[in-house]
Amino acid sequence: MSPGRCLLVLATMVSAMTAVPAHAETIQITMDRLAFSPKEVNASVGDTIEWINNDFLAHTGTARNGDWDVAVPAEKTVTLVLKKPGTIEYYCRYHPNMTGRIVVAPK
Ligand SMILES: [Cu+2]
Repeated sequence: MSPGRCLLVLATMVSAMTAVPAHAETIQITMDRLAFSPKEVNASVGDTIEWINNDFLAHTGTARNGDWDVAVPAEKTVTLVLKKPGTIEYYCRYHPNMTGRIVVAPK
């Protein structure tokens, strides 16, 4: 890679990084063999949950308080940005035995 091109790549990376607030994280929750893993995660407002479905079945991440309802087709990944603080119990609408909890701290 030429020095000029290298600088351009670096500048692009830096601007991409600064576009996201420093504290925002991406947290992965896997759906695997009819279970969420990890079952409980700690997050902050502004963080992104990446729902990774490793099963051959569709799942959902459905908040019991109605804050969000994420449909995740088989073998797909869907993202959700957490906008409200609180302790959110969630489950899968198709498999109600699949449950988990996300504790969302205020920003
Ligand atoms: Cu399910």
